[in-house]
Amino acid sequence: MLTLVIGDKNISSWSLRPWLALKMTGAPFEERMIRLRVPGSPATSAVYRPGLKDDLKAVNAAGKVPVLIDGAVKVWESFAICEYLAERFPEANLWPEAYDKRAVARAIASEMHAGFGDMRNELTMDVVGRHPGMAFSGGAKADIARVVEIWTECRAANAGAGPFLFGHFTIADAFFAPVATRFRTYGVELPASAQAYADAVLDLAPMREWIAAAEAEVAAGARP
Ligand SMILES: N[C@@H](CCC(=O)N[C@@H](CS)C(=O)NCC(=O)O)C(=O)O
Repeated sequence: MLTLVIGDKNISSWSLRPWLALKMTGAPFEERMIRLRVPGSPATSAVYRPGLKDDLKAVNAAGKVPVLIDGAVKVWESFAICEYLAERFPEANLWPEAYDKRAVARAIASEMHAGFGDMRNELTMDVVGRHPGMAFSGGAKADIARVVEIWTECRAANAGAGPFLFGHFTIADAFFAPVATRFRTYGVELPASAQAYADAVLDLAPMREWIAAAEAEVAAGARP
């Protein structure tokens, strides 16, 4: 049985990516959550809970979630976990079959993993929250425009093959799934094709499950 160690569902964008990819394989797995924040603290607060680092280091020397445990194999870093899942579950087709599309899928997932710092800082993941009308920096606006460009180009190139970036669901979609939640949280207006793509991601059964769990988590934290 695989175990995926993740952070709070409302805020842990890095956890969502491999969680969604693993869900899409259909394989059973155990989920273990390490709470990152004091329950009830605002999603936008950068303050982690006391003692967190020790708890994280107990499962991952790098001191971060997500971590995948598969028997004697331990994998950390969301991208490496997704690559491991693609190899472990080849029948799930977590990358596009065609080498040229697979190359683009890896490139955009890597771009997401390594970049978009302004968007990540200013549009903090807060699955449950709604913060429309915020003013974004030029850097964040450029990041948003680049995401829209990627989504629009991929959808145009793969129209008719399915609603995701390369038709069927791939790791590239897992990497952009937190962005779909961020755009909804912050009321970012999107062109029709990008909005249709974001809606398709948010409507995936595992995404609805993650969002419902985030709502329950926040409601529990809000209780006195
Ligand atoms: N590059 C890492 C980033 C992981 C990461 O930053 N995780 C956050 C939670 S979303 C974390 O564990 N933060 C705790 C800390 O940095 O102390 C990945 O892709 O997995």
